[in-house]
Amino acid sequence: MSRQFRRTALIGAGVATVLTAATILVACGTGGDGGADGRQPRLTVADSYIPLPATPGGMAAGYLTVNNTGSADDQLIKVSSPDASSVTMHRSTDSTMREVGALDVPAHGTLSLDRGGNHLMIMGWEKTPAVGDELELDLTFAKGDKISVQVPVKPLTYRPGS
Ligand SMILES: [Cu+2]
Repeated sequence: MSRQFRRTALIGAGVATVLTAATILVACGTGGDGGADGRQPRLTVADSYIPLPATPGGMAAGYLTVNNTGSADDQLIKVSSPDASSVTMHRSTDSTMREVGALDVPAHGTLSLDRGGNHLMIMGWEKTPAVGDELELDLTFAKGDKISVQVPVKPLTYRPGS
């Protein structure tokens, strides 16, 4: 086998590997039976908690993470609870916060509601929450998913992972 031939054969094997990888990527991107273009979000909720309201039965914040392992963007458009009459979504900026009608959940990305950032505001408790309670939050997304989570009430100073 000549030196020239061996080199050509190696390059040929490299091209075949690249083509195989590209085929897998295309199959992944167009898989599923979701939207018109075949892309769909795939959502899970993690790390949810409600710090105990500073005033018994008063307004509380709510924090959670929405992970989207799917190939389409989505939006959180509504949060409600059988345990409270009012749940709203808020976006924090440097010095203010304002209520918003939707929060983005990017494809292959995360929506984080955490201290100092986006958060839920929860009011009108059916029953004064106490540490150790679990409260239901029902999340509605723009593309139709509804996810219910049981959210633990934590001490006011709780930080995830602590
Ligand atoms: Cu707020």
